[in-house]
Formats: sequence, C-alpha cells, structure tokens
Amino acid sequence: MLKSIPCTLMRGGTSKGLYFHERDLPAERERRDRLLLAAMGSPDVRQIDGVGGAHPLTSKVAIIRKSTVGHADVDYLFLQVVVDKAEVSDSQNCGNILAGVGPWAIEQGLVPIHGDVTPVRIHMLNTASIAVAHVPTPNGAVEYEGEARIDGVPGTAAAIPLEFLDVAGSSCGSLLPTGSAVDEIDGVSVTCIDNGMPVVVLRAGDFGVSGDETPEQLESNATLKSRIEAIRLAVGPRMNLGDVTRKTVPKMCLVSAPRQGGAISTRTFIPHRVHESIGVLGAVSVATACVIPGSVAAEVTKLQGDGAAKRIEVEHPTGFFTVDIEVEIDAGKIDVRRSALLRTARKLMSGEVFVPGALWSGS
Ligand code: NQM
Repeated sequence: MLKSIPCTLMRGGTSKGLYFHERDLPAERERRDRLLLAAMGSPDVRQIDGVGGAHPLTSKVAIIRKSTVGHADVDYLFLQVVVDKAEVSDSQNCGNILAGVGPWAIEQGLVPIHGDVTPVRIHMLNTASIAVAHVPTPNGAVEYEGEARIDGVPGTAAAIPLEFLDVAGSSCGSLLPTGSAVDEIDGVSVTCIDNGMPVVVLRAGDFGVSGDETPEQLESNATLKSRIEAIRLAVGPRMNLGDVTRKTVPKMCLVSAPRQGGAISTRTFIPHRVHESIGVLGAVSVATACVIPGSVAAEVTKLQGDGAAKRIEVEHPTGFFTVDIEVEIDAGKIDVRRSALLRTARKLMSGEVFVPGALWSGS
C-alpha cells in the first residue's frame, strides 16, 4: 500500500522543492533518501513517476525542525535529489530553497509572528551557518503576495530579504580555500572561493566562449563541459572538499565583462547543468570575488563606488542578481562583514506525497 508523507511544495527564489518537517521522515539516512528519490521520481531524466521537475533546480528538498541551537529559531537541512541518478546529496546549501523556510516555519507554528515583518533565524545545517529571513507577516499571517520582482521568476511577490551572518568559508574552511586569489589549473587561471557556496571562477574567454551564450548552447558544448569537469575534479581536494566526483560542489562559473550595465556577467555550471540564472550563495561568492584584488572576477568586473559596502549586480542568463556585500580588506586580510539580498517565495501546494509502502517499511 502507498504510504503518505506530509509536505509542502514551494517555490523558493528561482528553485522549487518539497518542504518536510523532520519528524515526518525516517531518521535513518538511507531509508530517508530512498523515500525522497521515490517522491521526486529519481533516477529518471523526466522524473515521470514523482513530483520532481526534471531539472536540478526543481528537484530539491528542505527538512526543517525547531532549532537545536540557542541562537536560531529553526534548523534547515537542504538536500539535492539528483534527477538521473539514485543520489541524494547534502554536500551543498541552497539559498533559493532557503527563501521558503521562514514562511513555512511560521505557518507550521515553529516561529511566532512578530508584527508586520517576522525575522526568522535559520541555522543552515549543511554549512553550520546562520541566515536571517525577514518574512512579511502583516495582519498576523504570512503574506506571499507583493510587488517584489526577482529575475528568473515571472510576476511579483512579497519581498523576503535574506541576510547571511557567517557564511565565509562555511564549506571549505576559508574564503579562499587554496590560500590564493588565483591559481593555475590545467593551464587556466581560476579563483576558488567560498562565501557560502564553493565556486570556481573561470574566464569565459579561456574556454573559447564569449560568456553570453544561452544555458542550452553551453550544455551542448561537449568539449567545454569536459574541460570544466576536469578542472572541477582537480580543484575539489584543493578546496578541502575531497573527491567531488559525486558532489554537487564546487559550482563552476564562467565570467566575462558585463553587458547589461551590471558588475559582471556569469554562466554557472551547477555543476553539470547550466543554471537558468545563478544560485543565491553562488551569486554571493561571485560578488565577493569581484572585490578581491587579483581574482579572475576582479579582472573583468565593473564596480561602482570605493567604500567597503557595495551593491553588486551579477548578470546571469535571465537578468540580474543583486547582492549587497561589505568586505573589508586590510593588509591582505579579507573580512566579509555582511552579505544580503532579496528573494521571494510562494506556497504552491500542501498535502501529502505518496511513496511505495515497501520503501517506508524498509523492506
Ligand atoms: O547557490 C543552485 C539554486 C542553486 C543553489 C545550485 C543556490 C545557492 O539556484 O545558494 O540557491 O547552484 O545548485 O537554487
């Protein structure tokens, strides 16, 4: 008999996924992952026998509970359910799915409403770091509708500002995990950076592309993909990520000079499909690379203003991603003071997802 598991389908930023309360899933990881694969319909490129959307950006899971640490309201574990392989990865965080965590936690009664905007402190388990989501709660309820627009999502919705407090080096141990702003790998200059997401910044021109190709054009370039994957596998251990063959990090970001009046143009492999826009923490990492002298990003970026606090418009295939960062650089020491940005989210459906009963009972 099919087994039902309570969950909510939500759009978080430019991603979509299932949001679960931790208590509704088995604690044992293998059993939990088998159930999530079945819920999403993986492994299958079409995810036809599940609710996944047949793309990494729509095959995501958030598992949430009341926080076990004093300085947060809720704990959030992000899981990437791989579309075409029987793999569920916790090797990365996701700042887009994060946008739905605050509204979900309030509606589940995990966080009380505080006036018109309720701050929700979220302990992100994948990277042991804290984000604060400012969730609109006028009239004592979460408001999803509003006038904020984010590129990559049609229409408008209520703004959910997100602030990251301590994400620098949260996956790799330090902001510049190789100890350098630029390294040579396979004859190519790369910047390895982790301001919330491990990213390898590469010059598009070094790969014979301009950097304003569509995701489809880049994905159909087999030579480009294999060169980028070879660099990814080589830098993984140098970024303290170990063997990254089966990991979804580091992300590989081709950068070039901005074309639309922003600070930098990006095309990001995540790491095998090309992002339709750019990941949240991926954008924060790239924006941070823009202000680090000598980095591959700094060479092509066009920055406004001189102060430590900057608004950086990261261009991507479907528009701009605006990141506010404050980075202090003193005698070579880099101190990331603040990273913040705007997302929106929408509750799409709440109910139960059905999975084969045998998977639930573990037989
Ligand atoms: O970088 C896609 C996304 C992401 C991750 C990816 C993300 C982030 O757009 O914080 O949001 O890079 O796999 O959802």
